[in-house]
Amino acid sequence: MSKPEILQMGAYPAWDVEALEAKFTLHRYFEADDKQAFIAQHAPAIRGIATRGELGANRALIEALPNLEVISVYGVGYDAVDLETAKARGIRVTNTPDVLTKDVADLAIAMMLAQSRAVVTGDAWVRSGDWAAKGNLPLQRRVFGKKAGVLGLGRIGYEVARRLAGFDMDIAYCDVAPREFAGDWTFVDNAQALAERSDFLFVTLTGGPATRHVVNQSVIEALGPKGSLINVSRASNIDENALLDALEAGKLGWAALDVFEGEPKLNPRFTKLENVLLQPHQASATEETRRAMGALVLDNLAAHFDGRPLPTPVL
Ligand code: 8YV
Repeated sequence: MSKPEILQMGAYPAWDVEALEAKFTLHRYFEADDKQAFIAQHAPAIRGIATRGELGANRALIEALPNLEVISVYGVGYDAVDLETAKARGIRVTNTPDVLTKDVADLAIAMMLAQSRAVVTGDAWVRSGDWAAKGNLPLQRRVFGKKAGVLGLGRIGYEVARRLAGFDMDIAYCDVAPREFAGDWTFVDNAQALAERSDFLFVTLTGGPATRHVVNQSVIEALGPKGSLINVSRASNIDENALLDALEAGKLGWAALDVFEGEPKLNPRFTKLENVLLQPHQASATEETRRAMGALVLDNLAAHFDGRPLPTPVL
């Protein structure tokens, strides 16, 4: 029997490609120079899409594939998949929840510490010889005991908050409703009030139309000139222009960001700022987690084509 044909939207590690190729015929969309011609050539044969959290499958792509049955997302976020179009066509959608939660939370904490304690600038200071030539760096900001806000107490937000408790922080969170599992963490019912009471505001919201620009100019300015904004979720959750304006004007103290509008290209205004820490969307990027994510992408596709229940379905 011939192997089901899959459209591969982005690059995967070699171990995933090998495992996928054992079961499927892969068509590498990301390597095609002429995307339209590539789709036109392979469209009738394609029964599945293997994509990445931030790439997805938009309406035009789904509509161009008449025999598409399943979209397997390598990521917990599936905001880049047009769910409405998929649902209308009865196309199944899967993601990779849980396996990446703790790595994403770890990076959020690492970003808070690195920025507050000048870890990256400190390293550059030593390497460049500035330490010997100019003396010590300016003093830094204390982390432990400060006020932290977690915007979105889902799986990742919960793991971030748990870690913050280890730094004796006063923890508050905002979500659609108070969470039973939140213990003595303070519930705040809107993002602006959460920002007002926070030294560090962590954005751990799901991405998508419902959360677009939840972190707007008022929220950013409520966090204020001594506040830090840390985003390991989706760029779309923050009004990026308002963020840049506030950082440039000193109306927000600092930002540490793993995600950007239009990534991997980003607004050049970011790279001119000293009060930002910039990361290349790598919160889930440990070998252990990426292996687990790749295995789930494969398991979901294999389950679909074998007629078994999907391990981690979205639709
Ligand atoms: C990416 C992510 O999928 O889980 C998500 O939603 O955005 C990330 O884990 C990962 O960077 C692979 O592209």
